[in-house]
Amino acid sequence: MQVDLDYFYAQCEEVRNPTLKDKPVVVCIYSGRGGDSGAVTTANYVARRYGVRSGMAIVKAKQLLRGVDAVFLTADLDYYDEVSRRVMNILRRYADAFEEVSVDEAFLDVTGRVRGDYEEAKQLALKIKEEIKRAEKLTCSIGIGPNKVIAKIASDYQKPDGLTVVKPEEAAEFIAKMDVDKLPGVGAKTKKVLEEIGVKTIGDLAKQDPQKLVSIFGMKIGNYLYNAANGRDDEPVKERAEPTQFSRIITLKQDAKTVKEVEGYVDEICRDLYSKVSSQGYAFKSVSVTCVSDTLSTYSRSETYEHPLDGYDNLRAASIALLSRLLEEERIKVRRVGVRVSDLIKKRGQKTLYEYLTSTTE
Ligand code: DCP
Ligand code: CA
Ligand code: CA
Repeated sequence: MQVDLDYFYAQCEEVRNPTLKDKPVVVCIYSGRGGDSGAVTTANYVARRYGVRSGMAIVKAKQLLRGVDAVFLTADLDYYDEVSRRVMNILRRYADAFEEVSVDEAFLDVTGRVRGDYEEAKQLALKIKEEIKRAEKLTCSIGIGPNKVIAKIASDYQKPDGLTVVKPEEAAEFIAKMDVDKLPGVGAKTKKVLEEIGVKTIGDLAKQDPQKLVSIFGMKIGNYLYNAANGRDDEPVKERAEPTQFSRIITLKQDAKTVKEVEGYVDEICRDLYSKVSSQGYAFKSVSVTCVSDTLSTYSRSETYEHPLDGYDNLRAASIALLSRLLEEERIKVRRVGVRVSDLIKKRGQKTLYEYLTSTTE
């Protein structure tokens, strides 16, 4: 089952101020550079009827809503996090295994408790929707399917306040007519490559020769695409008790295009991240750098190392190298920059470098 809260930030705002409900509500992150510089995080469904979308410049949203009694609010991320935490605590109780995916989205493995029965799963979903409504006054959309890919697509299928149940035998047909970028993980780039080989819909993708997909995208992604397009996916719902990553992102004082301009921010992030990671006793094998452009598109580059990295200097060097690569390959104006370390390795006590490396390379 996947649960995704509807127009999340904007719905949170409606909850604490119900008089907003019938008006277009646009939740913004202002860049801090004065005026209406900044972007829309999300908007309620009333505002969406006017064409307002996540990632749009605030100026553009104001144009679309000119002459309309609309409300523009500054995002209050701490408040949304708080609401999210409470909702996640409700959801967790309904799952055999629980995976929080983002602030407003989670997977619940409910196979055991409904004994594989889709009707029972549907009843459970209705109960979950009711409880979230009662406790937090929020609506959500739920998708139920035989695996995570189908559940995710199903939760997106009817929104807001939706509930879509897809049985295993219906899965392939359910997704066949959809555009290929409805598959989780297929972004603009993959979509373009697929278009070049004549694939527009998920059904087109399902009929490709899997060998051909592997030769284009590599083993891991090629196989994923082929199986997912056929409604198959065996990724488990993963509990995340231990932290799996540490990250931090900051907004630049001014949009930037070169490594030189962004470097200082990366230093600051690395210093902060490294102190967190090392104080909790972790080293890490993967580093990733993310840039959010002036249009709120997100770009990332990451690297996984054979041996765990440790030390501020190493983290900084790895981050700068990734940033350079990203800015060379994408001609973007950077608004926000972030670094993430993952594939964490718990350092037990003080070990020699040799012990350390041999204990962590499987
Ligand atoms: N968000 C953001 N910037 C984006 C996209 C989303 O800050 N470019 C934030 C605001 C959203 C929240 O993440 O409320 C969840 O994103 P979703 O994609 O789930 O979108 P919504 O919950 O807003 O709408 P929907 O009803 O379509 O799920
Ligand atoms: Ca949502
Ligand atoms: Ca979401």
